[in-house]
Amino acid sequence: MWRMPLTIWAFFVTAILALLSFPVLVSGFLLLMFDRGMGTSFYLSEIFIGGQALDHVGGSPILYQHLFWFLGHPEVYIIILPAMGLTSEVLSVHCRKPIFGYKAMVYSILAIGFLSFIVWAHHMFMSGVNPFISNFFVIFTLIIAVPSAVKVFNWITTIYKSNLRYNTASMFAIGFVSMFISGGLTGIFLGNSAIDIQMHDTYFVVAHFHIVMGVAAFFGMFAGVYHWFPKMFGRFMNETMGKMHFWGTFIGAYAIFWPMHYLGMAGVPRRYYRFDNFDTFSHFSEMNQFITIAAIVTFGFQVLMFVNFFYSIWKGKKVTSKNPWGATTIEWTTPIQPGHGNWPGKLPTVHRWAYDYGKNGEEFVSQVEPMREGETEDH
Ligand SMILES: [Cu+2]
Repeated sequence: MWRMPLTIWAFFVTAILALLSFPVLVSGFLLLMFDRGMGTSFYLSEIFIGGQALDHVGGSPILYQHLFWFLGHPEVYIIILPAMGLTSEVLSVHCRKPIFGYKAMVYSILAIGFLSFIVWAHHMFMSGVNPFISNFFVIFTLIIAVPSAVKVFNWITTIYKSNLRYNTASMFAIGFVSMFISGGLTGIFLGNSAIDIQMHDTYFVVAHFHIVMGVAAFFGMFAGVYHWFPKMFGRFMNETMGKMHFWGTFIGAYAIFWPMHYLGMAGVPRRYYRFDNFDTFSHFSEMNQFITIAAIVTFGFQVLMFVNFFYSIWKGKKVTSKNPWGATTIEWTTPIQPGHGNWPGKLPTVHRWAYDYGKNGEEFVSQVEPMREGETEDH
């Protein structure tokens, strides 16, 4: 297991989270179907219509929220963990350096995975749950900051004094770290029930949520697409369009979500269709317009990414070797464009971890290279 690349570790833990959390949501839906179609009252408490009590007794809509968020919180890690894995991989390859703190990265993924199951009610501080129960969820939510910070410090330490290649894949990986820090820090505000009462139904939540789980997750995926595209199609993606895509998305995402935090702190509520009936919010309309324009422009840069993707499939610069990035992991030992079964003939054996960069004066050593005399497996 200690030879697995961090991408695979992240996908592995993500699969466990999905396996354990989705069935709870499905059970919640089943109970909802019973309530709506078969006259049960799991979620329906006493309901009075025209002074007459309907025959529902004993149910609670809060129960539905519990079942929903028991999926809902692990789900945000189902989205962000793979992006973390991809980022670790892309950073290490393009920094030409072993990932810093490999084992700490793995233990952080496991810790985040475990903790994600005992924090769901931080979405329910405003639902009327007992404030003493909230304290439990506040504490465990804030503890998630520890493994998250470990990962951030390790990414930064990996970049520090490295031979970083300035290309689209590495830029998106660094962009992921930036977005994850920006969106993660506001999670510390919202994880506190006392502050959440002020912030909960405002744009502050919209800003936090989208920057950490929307933008950061997409940055991880983009890093992965630009990095593995040559393996998928035997051609590189166009770097000029790629860098335009990166800078447009990076500046655009901050232009959209940075001002949104101010709107939220000023008390502008989320989920409103329009604000012009409320004098209180009228002086925020320009900021809202700015956000709208920034969102449209940022979307335009995503169209550019699709253009680049299809352009590069047919017209991109051809890959001339199996392993154009000089990566250690085994997918780069397949033919330039792998056919059915990936490897013609025998499957390769993995002899070492995925991060032997710059060891004994060699630029990199592939995972399929057997350990040499006197060499130890160091993580
Ligand atoms: Cu959550």
